[in-house]
Amino acid sequence: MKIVDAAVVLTSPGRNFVTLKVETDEGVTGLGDATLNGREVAVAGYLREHVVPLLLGTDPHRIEDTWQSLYRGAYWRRGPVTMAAIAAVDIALWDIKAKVAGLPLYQLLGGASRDRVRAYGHASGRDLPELFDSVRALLADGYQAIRVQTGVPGLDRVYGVRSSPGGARPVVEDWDTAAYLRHLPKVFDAVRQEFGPDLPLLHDAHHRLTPSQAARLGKDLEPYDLFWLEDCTPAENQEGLRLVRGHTTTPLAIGEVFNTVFDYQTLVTEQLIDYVRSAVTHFGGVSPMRKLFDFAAQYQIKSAIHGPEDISPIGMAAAVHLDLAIHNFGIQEYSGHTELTNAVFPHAYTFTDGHLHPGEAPGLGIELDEELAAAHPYERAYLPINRLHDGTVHDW
Ligand code: EZ4
Ligand code: CO
Repeated sequence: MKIVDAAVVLTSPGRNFVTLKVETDEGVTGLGDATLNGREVAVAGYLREHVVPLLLGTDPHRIEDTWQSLYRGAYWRRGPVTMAAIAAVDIALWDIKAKVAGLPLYQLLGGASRDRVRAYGHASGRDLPELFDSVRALLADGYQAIRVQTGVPGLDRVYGVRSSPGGARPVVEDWDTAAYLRHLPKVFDAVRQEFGPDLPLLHDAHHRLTPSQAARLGKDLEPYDLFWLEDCTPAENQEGLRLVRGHTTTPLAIGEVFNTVFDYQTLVTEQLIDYVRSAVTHFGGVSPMRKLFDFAAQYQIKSAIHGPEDISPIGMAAAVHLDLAIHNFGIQEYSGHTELTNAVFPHAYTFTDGHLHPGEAPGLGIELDEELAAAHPYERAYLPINRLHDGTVHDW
């Protein structure tokens, strides 16, 4: 079997997605997700100019060898652009292999370790009434675990509180760490009083705190029994998590901006976190994610694959197959996609009673409607940036 073509498709059915479609001489095709929010064209260019020519004529069954040759052969290792490009190839080749086998991908990963995969959704509100409505809407959709983000008095915009997307320049948000640290425990107190002790609640600090601030927040949130506190501090300096871990028993989740296992080395081997949260799409694909989870399992660390709206349904499908197969599954982030996005990427995975299942279609169980994709062309978009009241740029 040989790869005869590989096309990169950029589409924007409401937001941008980058897709790799790999075709073989036997007519079997594979799809991979290469979406890197706000930097989509960089990955598309990397794929078109540097990766696709290397794939033509190769055997799509040699997934590990292809991965290693793209990773080591580039000489310039790691980084989100490179690893998103490699991920798209890896995901597409697993799709092909599973289709040829006539099996859903999870069967090739060892088969199901559970019947279904618990997902969490995103609730947010500028104030408590708006937040409670948002939680209730998710509960009505079936969610059984909820991430809670909140506005802070005195701040106009806060991460996780929806605002209209992008435009020609990044939206500028404002930030005040002291106000946030004072306000957040009150919000969790109110949410626990309203929704009771059983509902799993999560929170994402989105890299905005120093290690000592993160330690204090973790302690302050202990009475509210969080499922986790996510990205409490930037983790380029992994050692910073020692300070946080030493001061709080609130579970910690990190990794959505990581792209190789080396980003986790200290965090995992010193058991400084409880959940690894990379996206299949940004971590080089299914193959390295499987290795990461097996590494993490030795330290009682569980999975929590990144699954915001900016992961395409292809990346989401790959995630749900992994979730079903691995033993150390923790939880799956799932924001869902718009109807239009789901129409561009028809898929076999389902969301019922707060749980996902990858379905039984051979391969990933996903298709691409190329005509509909072409009718919604790429539009430049940026993630927001964040500034303190004196104008200083802060982590977003
Ligand atoms: O802000 O993927 O946990 N999820 C998140 C995401 C990220 C976006 C950035 O592109 O933090 O919503
Ligand atoms: Co996050």
